[in-house]
Amino acid sequence: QGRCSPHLVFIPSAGMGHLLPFTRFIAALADTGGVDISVVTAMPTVSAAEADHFTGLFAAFPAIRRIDFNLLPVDEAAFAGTDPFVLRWESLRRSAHLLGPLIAGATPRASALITDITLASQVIPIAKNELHLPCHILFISCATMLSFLAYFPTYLDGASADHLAGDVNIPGIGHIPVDYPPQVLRNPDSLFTKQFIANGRLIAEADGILVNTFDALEPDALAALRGGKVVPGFPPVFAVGPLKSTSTTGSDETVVGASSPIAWLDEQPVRSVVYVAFGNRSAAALEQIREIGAGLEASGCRFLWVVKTTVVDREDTAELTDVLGGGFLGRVQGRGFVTKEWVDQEAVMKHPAIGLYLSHCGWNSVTESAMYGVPMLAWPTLGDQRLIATMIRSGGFGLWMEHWSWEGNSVVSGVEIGEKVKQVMGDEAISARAAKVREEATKAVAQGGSSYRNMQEFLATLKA
Ligand code: BUP
Repeated sequence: QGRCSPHLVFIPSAGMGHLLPFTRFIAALADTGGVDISVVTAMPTVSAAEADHFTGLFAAFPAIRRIDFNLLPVDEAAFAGTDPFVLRWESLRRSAHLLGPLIAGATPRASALITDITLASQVIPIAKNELHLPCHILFISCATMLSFLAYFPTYLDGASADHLAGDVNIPGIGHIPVDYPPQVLRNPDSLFTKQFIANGRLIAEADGILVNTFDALEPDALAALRGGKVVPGFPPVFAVGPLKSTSTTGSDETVVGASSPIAWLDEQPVRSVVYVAFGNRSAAALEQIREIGAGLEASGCRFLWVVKTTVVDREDTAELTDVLGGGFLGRVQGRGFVTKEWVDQEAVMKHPAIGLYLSHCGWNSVTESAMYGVPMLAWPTLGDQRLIATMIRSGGFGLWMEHWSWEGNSVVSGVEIGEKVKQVMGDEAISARAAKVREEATKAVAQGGSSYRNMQEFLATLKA
């Protein structure tokens, strides 16, 4: 790399849903060449999956520099009951003032920062006032959620409120019913609400926003943002998705050999398997897990199911046989593959045996479905996932069971789950629409496509 290569410093946040799009973007840049890359790395990570992923990234790309970031302790007792990932965001935010000196010492001198949205309101002022560097955001959810985040402070000012208290009308986007955005925003005292508002108030000061979406998937939201309708004077928005792993970042690391889900999928007929996973930070109640099992069994379909009983993977010590109840694994042997291990989901989604994804609707998972044309049965759990599910419904590549909830004591019955799985597996309209979305996604990232061009445009701003 020449002496004039820009040096980008990435600041990812906690949770695989935040880290994965960063490493996918970083790997794509590293493969293209022409840029120096450093990654701010806070250790230890909340989950084992994140630690493994950092190790894989630095092993695959020895030229990428690692900037170790020692976090200041947070009084965890004061935030008892808070999601451990949100607590880590807080700890990153409260330690962010240490980033100025750390990054100022980088060689070669940094030319721009790319931060996660959870840290935006801390990092943007450091970039501007201390480091005198441009600061970009790599936004890990959809453009619709970006619009919501950016507009939320205006909504609060108009409603003279400090929390989500009613429907939100976003100029250029439309009506968002009160129960679609993250419901934790109804609580003004939650850490998440405070962080969300602070980041929303500062986001327009970023120099650019990269979004893991593509123009054909969210044309209206992207047009509204770019046209300054959501927030006047909004920074340039570069839709560069769907981001995917390169050969060096995507490998089926943890489960190998005959017990690998991919080896098992290789034995299954085309489009015959339902993939079931609810992301890396959603734990289901035991009763609901057993109903999901009953539903999969009753559906008669083959299935690959990632079971999670705790929010943090390191704490998940339960035995599958205990979780699933007597006899389940024996009864579904051969037609069901159940695991508690981290699977390479992207490799699963691109496998021809997969015919449906029963999903929590995390944005990365949805982009993977879109990229590989996998129809979805949407069962959002928390955060931005209900807002995302509306797009799956309007895009026609899945069915959203809006009354299926994860709240309180409500449990969706196995009978209903089994019926819906069977129904969507046989739905040709949804399957055709998913194939169309795949075509559009493939076109977007191919040379000359919209995401390819947006990426070139973004890179040009760095070199300007
Ligand atoms: Br579980 C699991 N393997 O076993 P989302 C997840 N993933 O590769 P999040 C695996 O993690 P929120 C596994 O492919 C996706 O890229 C999956 O990100 C991968 O959901 C990522 O989908 C998970 O954005 O919830 O982070 O669990 O909605 O809060 O982002």
